[in-house]
Amino acid sequence: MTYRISVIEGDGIGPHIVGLTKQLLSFLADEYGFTLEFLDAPAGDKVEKETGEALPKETLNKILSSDACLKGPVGETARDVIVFLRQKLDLYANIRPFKTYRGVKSRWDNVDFVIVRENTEDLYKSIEDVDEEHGVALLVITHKATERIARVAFNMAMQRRKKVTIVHKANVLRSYQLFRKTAYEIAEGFKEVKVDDMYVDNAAYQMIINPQTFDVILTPNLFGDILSDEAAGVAGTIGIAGSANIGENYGLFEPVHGSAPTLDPETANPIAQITAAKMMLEWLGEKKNNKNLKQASQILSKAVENILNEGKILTPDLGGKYKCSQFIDELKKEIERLGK
Ligand code: GGG
Repeated sequence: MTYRISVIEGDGIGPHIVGLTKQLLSFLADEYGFTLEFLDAPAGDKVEKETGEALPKETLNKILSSDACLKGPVGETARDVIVFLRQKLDLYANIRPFKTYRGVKSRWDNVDFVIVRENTEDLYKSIEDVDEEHGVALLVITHKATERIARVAFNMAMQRRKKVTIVHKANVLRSYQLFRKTAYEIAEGFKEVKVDDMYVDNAAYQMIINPQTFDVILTPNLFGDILSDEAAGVAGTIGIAGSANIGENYGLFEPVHGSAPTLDPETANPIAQITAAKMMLEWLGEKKNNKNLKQASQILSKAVENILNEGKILTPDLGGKYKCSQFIDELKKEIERLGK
């Protein structure tokens, strides 16, 4: 079976880590018996410079014609590319897992939680009025969007340690009172899940001093964006954090990190991009009910986990000596070893 994957290479380290991830995906496709057709979908800062548009219409059409999208990091044009795509394709659930590994230095052990970020509303709705003198942005929270993201968070908690923390700022903004109230309404349908809530400032603090207490964090868009970088730092590094943007019918997968424009791409850590690819295989496997895709995703997940727990094959950001492409070669060896 052939699946069409639109690919946004992005900016900075993007083209390099995405190119290597495509090679890795083709390798997995050969090993596990499926075919991926990659559709080049140019978008980002460089494309804007060349064409005047960060996300040209042809790119959008390619994405719309594909089964899923693998996206690299983009730079200054995040609003016109990823924030736009999340809203246009109604990719309302941003799933961002964070976890510590034995071989990756971190201030904490046994951190394992997921941020479930509402992906279409809040200040990122980008309804703004800005001139030289003032800037006004509309904070949008609706019952409908909060309900559906809360369901995602509670269903996810059922597969995990059955705890959801609703993160908001309801002591200052009534819109976030609506978010909290709606999330608690959904909690009523999930009696097995323990639920609590926190102001975002306290959640940011607890994440630093007590990160093991979190399982699933349910939060609006802006807080989810900010807490994600903090979570990555608490778990060790943003270099390994992948994420999924999921709607009813489509999924877009990307690293949590940005484009790191000053970094030599060969010294970049490709794991966040690879983790995004792993999440894509898993989602596509479920959606298309294809056991080969699911198996490839599981093997890739295990191979990355083994390498990160062992802590020997690491890129320079993690204190290792492996260049980006060498890391991918070693990862392929681990995949082959696990497949035997
Ligand atoms: N600091 C991580 C980073 O630059 N991420 C890219 C970004 O800002 N994306 C926009 C978003 O996730 O809303």
